[in-house]
Amino acid sequence: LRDQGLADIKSADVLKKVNDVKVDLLGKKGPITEVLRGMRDLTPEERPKVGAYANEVRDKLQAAIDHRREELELAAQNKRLAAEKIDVTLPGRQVPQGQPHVITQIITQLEDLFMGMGYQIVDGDEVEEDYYNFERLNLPKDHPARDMQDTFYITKEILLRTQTSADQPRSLENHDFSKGPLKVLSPGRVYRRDTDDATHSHQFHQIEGLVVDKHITMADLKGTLILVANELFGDQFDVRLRPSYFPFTEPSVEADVTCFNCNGKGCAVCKQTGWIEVLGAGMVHPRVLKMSGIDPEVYGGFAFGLGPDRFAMLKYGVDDIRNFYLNDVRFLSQFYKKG
Ligand code: FA5
Repeated sequence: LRDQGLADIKSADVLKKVNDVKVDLLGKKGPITEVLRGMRDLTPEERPKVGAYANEVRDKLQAAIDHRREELELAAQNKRLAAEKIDVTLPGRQVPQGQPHVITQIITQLEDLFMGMGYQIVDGDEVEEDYYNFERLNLPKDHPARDMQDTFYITKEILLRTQTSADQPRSLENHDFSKGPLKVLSPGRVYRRDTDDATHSHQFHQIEGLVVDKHITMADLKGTLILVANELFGDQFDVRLRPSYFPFTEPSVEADVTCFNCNGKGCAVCKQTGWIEVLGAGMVHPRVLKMSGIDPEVYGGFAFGLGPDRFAMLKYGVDDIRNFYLNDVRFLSQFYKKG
């Protein structure tokens, strides 16, 4: 029985078979249990001998079972490890990497330029009060110039801001002039009920600049705008200032850049003029200063609002603004320069 048992254990090639053999040999209905149960029929002299022998056989079989189990478990583990082996020398799989949007890149570039000139970067709210977006900018409720910016109203008094100029009165009323001049740059998203076309989007970006101090002149504004143009375009494009009108600046100007598509000759994108408008600017209107509690006899300043979407079109020769909002990675990934 013992030798047969040991042979069966040895030839069990999977754990399940070892268990079966164990049940057969050592289980309640197995031969060892039967021998031990039959002890009561033996003579007192025979009992210890048979008992000791039966126990010895049982222990031997049990040890052989344990040993075989360990062997099989080790073999299974080795097999698993071999299957899971990793070749660390193989090249890794490429994980596609995101990148800042081209408009974000332009905003960041100008933020860096203006921070270097001591400007503070401020973040306005996209949901704004009519009061700040219009009234405090010298655009009372019935002012005809409100028509220049078709507005998404949320309630009668709350709207999606149509211009980052809405930050002007907030910056003005919060500034303490005893600590120095006010110099802020405020980039962000704005909204207008414009019909989308190649150069207009109902949602676009503006970067607002505002400087207020004593003795600020139009020459400071012009110098600043030329710096912006040089930073973004080098001397690739011509820039011109045109007299314009905004209710919150006096005098007001608009800046145009030569149209990239037609080399200044005229095409559909620039409405046949050869120029594309990129920003509005001017000297802060005395009434805007007064409404923020600032004496226009003592302080003056300039403001500008530029459209980075249009700058991006010019810089990269993109002929349709809508491309920036389609989120097509194939289009957007062209503009990222590493480092
Ligand atoms: C304004 O919004 C004024 N707040 C600018 C300003 C600021 C003037 C400070 C004076 C002082 P305007 O509506 O022209 O002005 O828009 C400014 C710039 O935003 C435009 O030159 C253009 O580059 C961009 N822009 C305007 N409308 C759109 C549009 N629908 N899609 C894309 N860009 C636009």
